Amino acid sequence: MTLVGDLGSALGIPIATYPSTCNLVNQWTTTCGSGPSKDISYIWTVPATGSYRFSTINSSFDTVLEIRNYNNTSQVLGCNDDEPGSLQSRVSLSNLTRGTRLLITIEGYEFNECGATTLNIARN
Ligand SMILES: [Ca+2]
Repeated sequence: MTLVGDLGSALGIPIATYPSTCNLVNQWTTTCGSGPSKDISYIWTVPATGSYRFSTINSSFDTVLEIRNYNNTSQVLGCNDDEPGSLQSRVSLSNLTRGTRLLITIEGYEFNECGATTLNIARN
């Protein structure tokens, strides 16, 4: 299991860092092109209905970021490999409903790519 924590409804740049995903396992396969690689996941609850952006800026490696509905993990809300000009990832989601729980997963783009992760969450 790669789930690391429940972030509640907090916002922050960063909101969570993790020193190395290299000792974790590969649980999820993302829908935006990553190969099998170790992943780290967080639960986050939408604090107020609106639009939010999630990013992995300042992570130490080429990340992929995917966001699912925690209560129905087959429902992928967003996935990104590279934001423009970066190897890090950014997903913006609009019309999120207060109280919805999201599963936020960060993994490496290349096979087994891993390292230090930074997760940022801000309101748009
Ligand atoms: Ca990337």
